[in-house]
Amino acid sequence: MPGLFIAVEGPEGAGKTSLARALAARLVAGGRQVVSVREPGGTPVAEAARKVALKFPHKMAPAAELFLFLAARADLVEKVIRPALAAGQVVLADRFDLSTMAYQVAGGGLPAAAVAEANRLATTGLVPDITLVLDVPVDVGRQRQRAARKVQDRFERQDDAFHRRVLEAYRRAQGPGVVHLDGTQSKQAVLDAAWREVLAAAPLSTRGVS
Ligand code: T5A
Repeated sequence: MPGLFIAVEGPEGAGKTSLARALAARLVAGGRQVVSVREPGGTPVAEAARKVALKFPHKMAPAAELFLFLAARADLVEKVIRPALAAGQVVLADRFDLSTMAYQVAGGGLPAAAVAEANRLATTGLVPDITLVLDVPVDVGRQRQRAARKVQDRFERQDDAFHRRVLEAYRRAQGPGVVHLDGTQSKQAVLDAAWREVLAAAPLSTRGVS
């Protein structure tokens, strides 16, 4: 079977991790081998970059922040994602390149074209076959995080205006394989909608290579 690269995206508390876990379980039940990753993270280099990107207590230059995420992504793509796709496995990523365009470009104000080019260098042109974008209003996502008692990272501490820019960027996202899903539905309804998209995308898989 060909490899399939699925990314789950969306703003804070949209339900990405919940959906990724449920999708992985369905895929495994259907006989597929699944490699689940979350960004940033997944290799020793990427986990080290994650710690600095999310936990560093002081302000950092926007470009320094960008390159931490891209360093993490470059290592993950080379060491984990490409080998898994080449072996015919399904890769399920909790965040990928759309997060960079939403947070560092729309949220942080870095120039889109330069960031997209730097991202291409990091991914060596790898793009997801399907990107499931969960849509929830900012206050719903933040309320869910509060209810889950999540410890806030550098991004979650940003003001509402930042998070609204992130959400709007996700809402504008389009392109091959990008699918928007209503994340305010029940978890089961979100899973069912995502599953329909995955079934439709699987036969068209290009193994994520653009
Ligand atoms: N980042 C990341 C960048 O700035 N640039 C980048 O390039 C990349 C890759 C990562 C941070 O890094 C930034 C963005 C992020 O700020 P993280 O700690 O990995 O942060 O966390 P997030 O990805 O932000 O994940 P969250 O934990 O905020 O939210 P999720 O994963 O979207 O949501 P989930 O599934 O954990 O659910 C949150 C709560 O809501 C409930 C869950 O049970 C849970 O309690 N829930 C629902 N409740 C009702 N209905 C539903 N449909 C629900 N789905 C989930």
